[in-house]
This record gives sequence, structure tokens and C-alpha cells, in this order.
Amino acid sequence: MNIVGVKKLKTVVDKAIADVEITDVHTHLYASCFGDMLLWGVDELLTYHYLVAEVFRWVDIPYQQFWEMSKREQADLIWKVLFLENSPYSEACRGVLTVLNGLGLDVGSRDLSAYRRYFSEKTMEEYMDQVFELSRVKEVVMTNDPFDDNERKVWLESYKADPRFIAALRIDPLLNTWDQVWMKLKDWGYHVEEDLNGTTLEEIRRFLREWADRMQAVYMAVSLPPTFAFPENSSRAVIIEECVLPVCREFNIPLAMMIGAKKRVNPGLELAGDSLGKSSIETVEYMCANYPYNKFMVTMLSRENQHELSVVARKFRNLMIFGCWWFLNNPSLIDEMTRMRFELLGVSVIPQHSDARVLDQLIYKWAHSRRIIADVLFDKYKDLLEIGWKLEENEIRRDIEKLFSQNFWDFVKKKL
Ligand code: FIX
Ligand code: ZN
Repeated sequence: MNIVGVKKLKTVVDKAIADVEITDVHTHLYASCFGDMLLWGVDELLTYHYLVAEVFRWVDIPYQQFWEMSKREQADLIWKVLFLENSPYSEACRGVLTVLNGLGLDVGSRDLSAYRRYFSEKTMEEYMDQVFELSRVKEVVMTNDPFDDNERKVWLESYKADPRFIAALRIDPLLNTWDQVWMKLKDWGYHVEEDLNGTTLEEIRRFLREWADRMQAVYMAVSLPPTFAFPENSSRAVIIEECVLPVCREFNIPLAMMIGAKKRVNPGLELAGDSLGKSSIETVEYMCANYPYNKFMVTMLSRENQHELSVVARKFRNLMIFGCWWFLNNPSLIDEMTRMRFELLGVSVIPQHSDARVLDQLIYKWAHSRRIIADVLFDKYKDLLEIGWKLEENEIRRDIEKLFSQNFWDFVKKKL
């Protein structure tokens, strides 16, 4: 028995967290066969939409003028304003520096040209290997949208599997803008009309089956507004009930609902222009209760939804909550949410995902989250030791493997 005492506890937890190979359950990364859809390198890091939002706190140029700049010019502006004229302690700015430091570059030099030279000497493939090794991420789940023309072309003509990149079928256009996309399905050979009649619903199910199969999708996913309601007299609710949930059951895959994103509150900022709102927990309760043979992965964007979401997860074994999503992916909120979840759910949660849009971000998003989750876990284990519980090192490693990978795969494979 390798019993861990309080003196050794921190070392054991930190080492186990550092060692665990992560399954990142939600990202916007792409395998190399998707070409330029995969973003990487310092200019992509600097122009990540989180930093675009922050730079516009300082600059008064018209939005269009920024978007007409080259990527390099945008990065130059962001570097100047957010890193040189102001201290870069926001989480998104700090993340850029964590990546550069993780690569062994001298962050103290503030030499953007030197950083660019470093990346210019890399190929995407060799850099990809380096990032996966440095971040100790073993696999990432992509966000795969068949309605994206570039992405669909790759799936139909040139897709090449890479075991590090797992597919998830993203269906926002189908659910959120049916009136605009039904004609696309018709063009692709599905016998659909805007009217959700019997034939249309069967053809939508065929579309979902064919793409879930083509992608070998491990879940279907959708981002939903704070106003999302179900049941509801809407095309979204009909398609969810008649098409999405039945096909998810057929494939035994979860539906991942990412609830609370308020799109384009400031359209001029484009991707950076989204905000959030508090959503209805009753909708999550209703779906879990009334579809006991469906599996739901849920993350919510509002801090105010987090406690009730953790409580609802206590009520339904077909619900797995995951991640500190987007505006919640900040140290103070990761700490708060992780403590709340560990206290209410124990080990049965997926505490984090990266949402990485730029390959390099795997380095910082996971370095930052590992630190915080390790500190919370240490406190929880210490509480146990102080009341006489005996903990073995392999039990600590068992729990951490579940939190960072196995809980996800067990849930994906779970038969209800
Ligand atoms: O809907 C989503 O998958 C969101 O994560 C994105 O739309 C968002 O822009 C993002 O990348 C947040 O981290
Ligand atoms: Zn995302």
C-alpha cells in the first residue's frame, strides 16, 4: 500500500496532475488534413478573438479598419496596446506569454520579431507534435460543422484521420437557423422543405446519420442562446425532439448543449462580439428527466447558472457537466466552479475543456487549469486525511485519470 501522508500530498497531487494525459472534450482545432483551418503561431495567438475584444477597449479606429488590416498588422497593434502600453495580466494576454515561455522563448525580451522568426522555422506537423507533447494533451475533440463549405469539402474529398483529433458533429445552423439552411440540405440531395413535415424530418435524420457516421462523431453539439427553451413551439424544438435525440440514441452518443451564448451583441467585433446571458436550468432538467435514454453533456456560459447546474447533475445520471466555458475560463472562476463541483459531484464531472482555437493555446489553457485543479484537489484530499482517511497514490491517480479523460469516454460509451 503506498499511503500518502499530508507532508507528501501536494507533491503527489501535483505530479499526478502534471503526468495525466488529457482528453480535451471541446476545441476548435483541426487535424492537419484541414489545412489552413488549423490556426497556429504567434500572430494567430495575438489575434485570438479574446484579445481583439480587449484591444478595442483602448483603440478608437473603426472596426472595419481593423478587419482590413493584415493578420500581422492586427497582431502588431494588439502587441503594442495590450502588452507594451498596458501590462498583459488579463487571462488571454497572460496565456500568450505562457505559450512563448513554454516554448523556451525569452518573454522578458518582448521581442515579437524573434518570436515570429521562431515560428517561421517550424512546419505545422512538427509544431503540432511539439504542442501535444508540451501540453500533455493526448487527444482533442474538434468542432466539425458540415455547413461550413471548406470543412465539408475536406470530409467529402480529402479527410485523413489523425487519432489525436476526434470529431464532434456541430449542428448550430440546423437548430438555430433552419429557415436559412433547409435549402442547403435540399441542394445536397435531402428531400426537405422548410415545413417540418414527415418526409423532411426523416431526411433530417438521414442527414444526421450520414454525418455522424462519416465523422465517427463522439457526440453532437450545439451552442444555444440564453433564451433556449424546450419544449417550445419552434423549429429548433421539433428538430431536437424528432431528429437529434432519436439519432443520438441510435448512435448511443451524447448531445452536448452549450447554453447561454448571446451572439453578436456588438457585430463590429465579429467573433469577439458575442456575449452571454443567464439561461433556464428548467430546460436542462426537463430534457434529462423526459429523455432518460439520451445522454446530455452540458456547459453553461453564465456564472449564475453554475450552482444550479451542479445540483441538477446530482439528479440525473444521463447528465455530464463539463468545462469552465469561454468567459468562465479565468483562474478566479475556474477555482470557484471546481470547488463547487467537487463538493457537490465528487469525481463525477469533467472539470475543464480548453475551447482552443489556436493550436498553441493547448499549452497555456491546460497549464493554467492544471495548476488550479491541483490546488483544489489538494484541499479536498487534505480534508480527508485530517479526519483519518487513508489515501493511496494510485487512488489519487485513478481520480485524476477520470477527471481528465476517463469520465468523458465512459459517458460517451455509457448504455442507458
Ligand atoms: O460555441 C462555441 O463553441 C464557443 O466556444 C465559440 O463560439 C467561442 O467563440 C469560443 O471559442 C469561446 O471560447
Ligand atoms: Zn467552443
